[in-house]
Amino acid sequence: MHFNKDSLYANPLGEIATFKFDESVVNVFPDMIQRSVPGYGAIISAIGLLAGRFSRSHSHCYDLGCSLGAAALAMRERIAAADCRIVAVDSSEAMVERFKRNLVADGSKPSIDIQCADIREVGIERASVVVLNFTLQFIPLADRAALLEKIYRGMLPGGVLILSEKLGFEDARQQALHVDMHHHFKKMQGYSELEISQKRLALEDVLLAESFTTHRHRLMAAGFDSVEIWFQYFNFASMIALK
Ligand code: GEK
Repeated sequence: MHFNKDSLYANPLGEIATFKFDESVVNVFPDMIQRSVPGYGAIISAIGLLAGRFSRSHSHCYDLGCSLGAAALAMRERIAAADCRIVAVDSSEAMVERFKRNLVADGSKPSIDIQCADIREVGIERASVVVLNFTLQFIPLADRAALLEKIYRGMLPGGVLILSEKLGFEDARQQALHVDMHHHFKKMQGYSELEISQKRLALEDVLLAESFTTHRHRLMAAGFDSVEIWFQYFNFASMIALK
């Protein structure tokens, strides 16, 4: 498939507006996320594998903050359980419209119900698998605990939450190292210094990264039985929380 190249921050911008998931981002999104998030492709494949393992008959699998539905589509490929419905939610109308347009129906696989809504407002019911793939980081800090508690309550016993996030580090040297290595990763992916610094400014107040310790404590407080990191590449990690 051909993806448009992300050059949104290639030219000097007088004023850098706060990052928004609008039409211009949708047009370049697959290229942008691949070249910005180390390990993104590996995480998407593993979400498919985990959904194959944890999905149950007559349950729901949620992709919360689905963007163009990469995780939902990976789950659809692997879920073998009967009568298992995938629910994909995003608050960006531009994302949801594009995902709906791209989605090719396949009657032999679970259906994907695509909803344009704020994940803080949607109901979670009979969930065997819940995916928050780089979405919680965009939710205001004050709302994160309530969202995770709602997810926990809506999950079936034995269910899995896959939480992928950009991490922050308590140790200043680790923080500086990981930020710098991510910067080098982006350069290796073809982004210029200007693109990297302008994007960083645009995301400054929107993407709020927390440490693994903070995530773990909050997930345990929400009721989860155990929380582990199953993947990490510099400051990008994916966690598994078990109910
Ligand atoms: C992937 N999971 O490709 N409610 C619903 N959606 C939201 C909210 C909210 N309150 N806040 C932000 N979003 C995807 C990638 S991108 C990650 C996820 C990134 C949505 C927002 O519209 C965007 O589509 C998504 O969360 C974050 O696996 O771009 O770094």
